[in-house]
Amino acid sequence: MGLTLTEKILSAHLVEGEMIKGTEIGIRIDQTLTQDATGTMAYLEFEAMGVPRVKTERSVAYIDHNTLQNGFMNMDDHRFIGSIAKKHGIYFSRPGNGICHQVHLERFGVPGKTLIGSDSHTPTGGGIGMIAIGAGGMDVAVAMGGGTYYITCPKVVKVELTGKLQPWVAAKDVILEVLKRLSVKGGVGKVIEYCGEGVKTLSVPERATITNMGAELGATTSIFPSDEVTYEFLKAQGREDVYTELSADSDAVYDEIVEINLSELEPMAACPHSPDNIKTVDEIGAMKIDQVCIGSCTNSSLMDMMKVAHILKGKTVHPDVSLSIAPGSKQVLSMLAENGALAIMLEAGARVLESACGPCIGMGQSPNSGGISLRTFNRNFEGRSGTADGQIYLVSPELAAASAVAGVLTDPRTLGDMPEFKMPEKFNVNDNMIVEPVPAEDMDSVEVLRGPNIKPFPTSEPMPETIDAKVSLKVGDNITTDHIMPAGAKILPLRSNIPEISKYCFAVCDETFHDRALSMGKSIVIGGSNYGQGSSREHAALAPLYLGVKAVITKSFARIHMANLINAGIIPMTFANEADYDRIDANDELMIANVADQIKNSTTIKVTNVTKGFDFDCIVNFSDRQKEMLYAGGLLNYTKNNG
Ligand code: MIC
Ligand code: SF4
Repeated sequence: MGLTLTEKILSAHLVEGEMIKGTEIGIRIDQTLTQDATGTMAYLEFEAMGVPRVKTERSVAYIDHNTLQNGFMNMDDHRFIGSIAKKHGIYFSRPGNGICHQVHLERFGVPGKTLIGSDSHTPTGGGIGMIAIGAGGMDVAVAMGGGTYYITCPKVVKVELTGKLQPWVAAKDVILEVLKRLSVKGGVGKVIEYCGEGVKTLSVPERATITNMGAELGATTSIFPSDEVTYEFLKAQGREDVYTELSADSDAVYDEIVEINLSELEPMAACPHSPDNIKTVDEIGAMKIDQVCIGSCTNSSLMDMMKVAHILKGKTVHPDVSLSIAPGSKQVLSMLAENGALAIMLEAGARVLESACGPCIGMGQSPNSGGISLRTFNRNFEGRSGTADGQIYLVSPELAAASAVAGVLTDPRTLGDMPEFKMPEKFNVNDNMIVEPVPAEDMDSVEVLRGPNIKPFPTSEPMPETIDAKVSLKVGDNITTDHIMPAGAKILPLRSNIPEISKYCFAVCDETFHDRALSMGKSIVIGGSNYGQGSSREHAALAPLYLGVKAVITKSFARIHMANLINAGIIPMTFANEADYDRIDANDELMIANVADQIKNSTTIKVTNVTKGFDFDCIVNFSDRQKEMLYAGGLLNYTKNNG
């Protein structure tokens, strides 16, 4: 029986367990990446592990999220990360060099290798045939130290692409179609593997748009084969030496098959407030818009920008619209400057931003009250833009640019003939903004620079015999990590200071949560399904840990957040009977007797609602390793205990 590409790469990296779907496997990690908003914690954790030099083939620290430098905190964090990287063998991509996923694809990604990154959009690397997975900072720290990374051996979904995209229909529309069909929960426990004749019609940046936004399916990752298109891309980056051809066997067996005829797709948008709330432009109609933002790790490649420049050429941005453009990397921006496309954008009235995450993480460009904003990004969760009632639509760069000129949502197919946009034969390669680490023998000469905002992470206690705690919060379905631990210009500078950032924990849902949780001392949070979707930020577990949350009981969890809770020593449990969700209210007292014994002996444990006088069952399906971590009070304690 043939193998899928996913199975080939995973089995070549298997160090623990067996390739049995649904069971825990441990894999060897070849590369890691971090970004600044999750990086400070990840490097503090790496330091705490006491490993002098990273043991991966390549580890890169990027600065791209928090670049406003509002106050001393951002720059202190950057200097901390830069110095710790230099000391411990990590490459450092300086602020201004670009968004981690875009730069990693350009300069470091290698087909067939494994990559984990402390950012949920790490699957962008699947665009060149990597198994690239988003993870919590602690998992990345462990991988940097040469430790194994654990995942549930995934099911593999084949997305069979046929046909060819029509002019002005984009790779973004492909992933929006997949989201429409599978939903934001549809990828949980699965890898999405793209195959079929249509694959070769897509360039590497187009493939990367699709694998990037596969994160919104809740998938473990997404992957394309590595073929002649991959070779040409790597060659144009001067990196053809890392190329290997990779694809699934022709008789590979998949768990699910989705067929998409590229020729039949139309321009689409993900409507507020979920990436799977998909409508075609026709269905939405000529809606008046207030803002357009082009960029982010989903859509900021040179090709995307060239299409935008073509649409803006000789035009002026509509007077009622604010258009911002953030090219994904220094490479993209400098090529746009050289070939004149940047001047076209500026002439049209675009506000060109630095190559960073910017508006995607709410660092400026928040829309007006109730404002309608078209964005080429990947997430449109409520409040993420920085404006609580902002209406965010996720679209392709083509649709965004056409609409910015017209002032209303505009089908780019009305623009007439589309010229052929060709990938360059040579990209501008200049890695002068990537700082190499010092050789191991010189590491003692590097001083790690710590600013006063960098506080140690919260400590967690070993699991108590009995958990007896009140419900500090009850929330509904699809709670994102942007609800649990919001980002944005005000809060992001506090990522290195858990006590401070905890003041904003769950503030989107309930501003009184912080004070109540602290005064309760210990508490339990109740959630609906797909709890913790979105970002990989471990702050969404560390802040609740600091505030005394001992367990979270939900209908279901998103993958990365569940792993982060276990790493923090907070017990994630799911209702055995979902109807019990309705029988629990905020402030109810819940008791779980003999927790450790219950978890050890069964996958179902008994919880008592002391206030209402009934028992209910919860599922705790942990691997032995996860149980040990929870007994110890999290991954750091567990690692220390195991020497
Ligand atoms: C995001 O897109 O939500 C982020 C900001 O990149 C996060 C990481 C973070 O919160 O720092 C992610 O995707 O993991
Ligand atoms: Fe940055 Fe947005 Fe991409 Fe997250 S999704 S890495 S915030 S550009």
